[in-house]
Amino acid sequence: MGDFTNNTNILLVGKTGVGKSSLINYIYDKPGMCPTGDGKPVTGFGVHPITPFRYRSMMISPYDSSGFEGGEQIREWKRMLEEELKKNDAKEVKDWFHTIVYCISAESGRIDSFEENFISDIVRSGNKVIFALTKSDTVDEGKRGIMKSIIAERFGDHPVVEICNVAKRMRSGKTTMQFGRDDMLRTICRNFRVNLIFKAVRLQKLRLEDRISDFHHSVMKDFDDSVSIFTSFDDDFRNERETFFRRRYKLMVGEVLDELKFQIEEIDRITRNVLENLCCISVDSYMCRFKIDEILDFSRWKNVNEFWGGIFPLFRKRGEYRGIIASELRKVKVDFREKMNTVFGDVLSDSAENKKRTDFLLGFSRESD
Ligand SMILES: Nc1nc2c(ncn2[C@@H]2O[C@H](COP(=O)(O)OP(=O)(O)OP(=O)(O)O)[C@@H](O)[C@H]2O)c(=O)[nH]1
Ligand SMILES: [Mg+2]
Repeated sequence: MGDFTNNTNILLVGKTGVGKSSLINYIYDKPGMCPTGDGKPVTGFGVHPITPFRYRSMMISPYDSSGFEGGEQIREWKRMLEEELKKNDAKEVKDWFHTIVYCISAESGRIDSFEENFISDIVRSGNKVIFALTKSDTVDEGKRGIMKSIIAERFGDHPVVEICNVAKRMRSGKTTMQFGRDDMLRTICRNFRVNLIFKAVRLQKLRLEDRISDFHHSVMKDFDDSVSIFTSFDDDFRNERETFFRRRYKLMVGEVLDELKFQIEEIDRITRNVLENLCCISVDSYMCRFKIDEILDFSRWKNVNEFWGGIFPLFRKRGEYRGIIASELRKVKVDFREKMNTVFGDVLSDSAENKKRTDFLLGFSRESD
C-alpha cells in the first residue's frame, strides 16, 4: 500500500469542560501540553493540532478543539471545521481524521438532544467514533453503566472507553488514580485499521459504480453497432452476444473487485503486522470473504434468452430486444448493488450503526458465508 503510514489523526470533540484537553495531556503523558481549567471555556475557538507522539510503533496526531454548549455554538463549530477542512484540502472529516474521540462526562448522566443530533450526523457520515467517558472517577459503576447503555442505545456498538484524565485529591484526603489511557490508545490504533479498510471500500465503490455504467453504455453501443434489421435473432446470435457481454462484464467490473480484494488483504496484512508485532495490540484477522464470481453472477441474462422465444412480430424485434437488454442491464445493476451491500453490510451505503458491518470489518465471522 503506497500511502500507508503508521500515523493516525484523531480529533477530540465534546461540550465545554468535559475534559478534551485533559484527555490529550493524559494520553500524551504530559500534564501541561494543552491548557485546561474549570469554569469558562479554556481551549480557544478552533481546531488545534498538537505535536504528534509515538505510542509503541504508531504515531498519534491529536487535534484539540474548542467545546460548545448549545445548538447555535455547534453550528458555528461545524462551520469552523468546514473551513479547516478546506484549508487542509480534505473533502470530508473522515478523509482527515481516522478517529473522532467524542468526550462525554460520566457525571452528566445524559446526552443533550443537540448533542445527540450532532453525534448522529458524525456517525452517519461514516466517521469512526470512540466515546470517551471522561470523569469516570467521579461516579460509581452503576452510573457509568447507565451512560454506556444510553450511548449504545443511541449510537449502536461504538467503543466506549471509561477515562479518568487527572489524578485528584479527594476531600477525604485520598488521591484518585488516572485510568483508561492504554484502553483508549489501543482502541484508537484498532480504529485506524478499520478506517483504512472502510476507505478502500468507499473508493472502490465509486469506481465500481462508474464501471457498471460504462459497461451498460458499451453493451448498448455494441447492440446499436452490430444489430440491424437483417439480424436474425436465433440461438446462435443470442448465445454469441451473451458470451461476449458476460466476458466484458467480468473484465470491467471483476477487475475493480479484484483490486478491492487485494487492497483489503494488503491493509489487513500490513495493519495487523504493525498492530500485533510492533504495538502488541491483538486484532481479529480480517478475512476477505466475498467470492467475486458470485457477485458477478450473470444469471439474469437467462431471462432474456428464455423470454425471447421468437414470439415477437418481426418488425418489433430490434426495438423490443434493445429494450429488454436495457432493462436487464438495469436489473443487473440493482442485483449487483444488493449483493455488494450484503457483502459489506452498510459500509457501501455509508451508514453506520450496524453491528454486522463492524464485526465483519474487524474480522469476526459472518454466518452468511
Ligand atoms: N475528576 C476529573 N476531572 C477531570 C477529568 N478530565 C478533566 N477534568 C477536569 O475538568 C476540567 C475541564 O477540563 P478541560 O480538559 O479543560 O476540558 P475541555 O473539554 O478541554 O474544556 P474546553 O477546552 O473549555 O472546552 C478541568 O478542571 C479538569 O481538571 C477527569 O477525567 N476526572
Ligand atoms: Mg480544552
